[in-house]
Amino acid sequence: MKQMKDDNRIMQAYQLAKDTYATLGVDVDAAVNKLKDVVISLHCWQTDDVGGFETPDASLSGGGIQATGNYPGKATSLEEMRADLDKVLSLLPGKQRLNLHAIYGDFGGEFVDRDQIEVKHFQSWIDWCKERGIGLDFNATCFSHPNAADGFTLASKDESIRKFWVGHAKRCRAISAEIGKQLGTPCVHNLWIPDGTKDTPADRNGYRAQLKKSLDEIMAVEYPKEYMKDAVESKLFGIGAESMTVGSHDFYLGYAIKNNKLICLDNGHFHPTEQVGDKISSCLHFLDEILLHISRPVRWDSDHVVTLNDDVQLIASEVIRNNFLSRVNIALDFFDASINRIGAYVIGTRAVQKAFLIALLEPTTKLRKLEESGQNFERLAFIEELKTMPFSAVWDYFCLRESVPVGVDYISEIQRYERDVLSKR
Ligand code: RNT
Ligand code: ZN
Repeated sequence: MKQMKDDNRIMQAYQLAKDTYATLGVDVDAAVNKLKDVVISLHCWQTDDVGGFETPDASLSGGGIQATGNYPGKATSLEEMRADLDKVLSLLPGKQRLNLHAIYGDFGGEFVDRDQIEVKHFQSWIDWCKERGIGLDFNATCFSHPNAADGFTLASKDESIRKFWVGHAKRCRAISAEIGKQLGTPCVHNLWIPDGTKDTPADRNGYRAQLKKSLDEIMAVEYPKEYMKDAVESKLFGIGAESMTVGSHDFYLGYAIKNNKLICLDNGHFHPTEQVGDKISSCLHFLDEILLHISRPVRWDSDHVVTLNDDVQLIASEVIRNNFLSRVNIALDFFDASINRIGAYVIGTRAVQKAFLIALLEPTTKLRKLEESGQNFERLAFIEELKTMPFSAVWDYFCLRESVPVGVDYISEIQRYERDVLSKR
């Protein structure tokens, strides 16, 4: 009875919202249908704070990445991780992919070093994705390893270290191609390395030469685009690499353009006043596709859970305004170990979906016309009024139609999962 009343209320609010948006010439049904094309790749590493399954007590050693917090209930095995991801997927409307790091292989209790990984270690993940009808993306893991402890991996001047990581990345690309082949949807392989120096280096150019050499070796094998796509992820600085990051934006953008690769734009990896949303139309004039790591930097690259903020909104609006959905691969990148991790996924993914819905509900042609005729007061007024249009009624309807919890209802579902499953770990 209560459910029926709720459904009626949601439908009524949706009808009203449709009429309101229609006054601006926005087709709400079309927007809702299009929202299903926004596929978001869920990063597996929020389940366990980027630990992985290489060793039973895997933790972040060997540098490169930091997660803070010790909220109970993190996934400690493949089974727990998969159960958590299934729970997350059940609470999300629309379509997702999974984004796996190489340290999350199915190693069967054996230690398999990074330069030894094979497709067989990821076959159970491929099958898992196939059963669920979702795509799978992949990442080389060039951090949290003794060979990353000195601050350099692919840019190392120590030939044995450099070769180790080249070997790892080559295997990751081969695994990615097989993933895409088996699943029938290209696997995006992203490469990020932590390489950089804490203090002023004397040989910036030398390290960049090493990185370029490594990339050329790694990319020597060509794989069909239907199987895998390569992305390279730039960064401004990291903890312990404050003075120079080898894989800077200039470096990787140049590499991507010259070699027809994807650039990965993580919105925690730029100066705080720069906006990734502003970079999309620049990059896509020179690249076929890009990869996004949607994150929330708080004062630094802190990887907080994504929320619906101006940065994310500009990213979504730029993709939709320019019809770039087929050229922009959307992934998430955050890891907060201080709150319920299932909740972190649901808040973050839904925030991105909401941003895309708001973007889809924009009367873009109207705004462009105002701009082109110099009516800048009117443009600003419309942009301001659009912020308080009843998008939430459309969002609730979308969730209802997708048979997932509406509004705050996912909170109690996650509390139940915490009580029944997470608290028992
Ligand atoms: C690190 C990069 C990178 C990682 C993941 C785990 O600064 O953003 O993408 O967060 O690969
Ligand atoms: Zn990232």
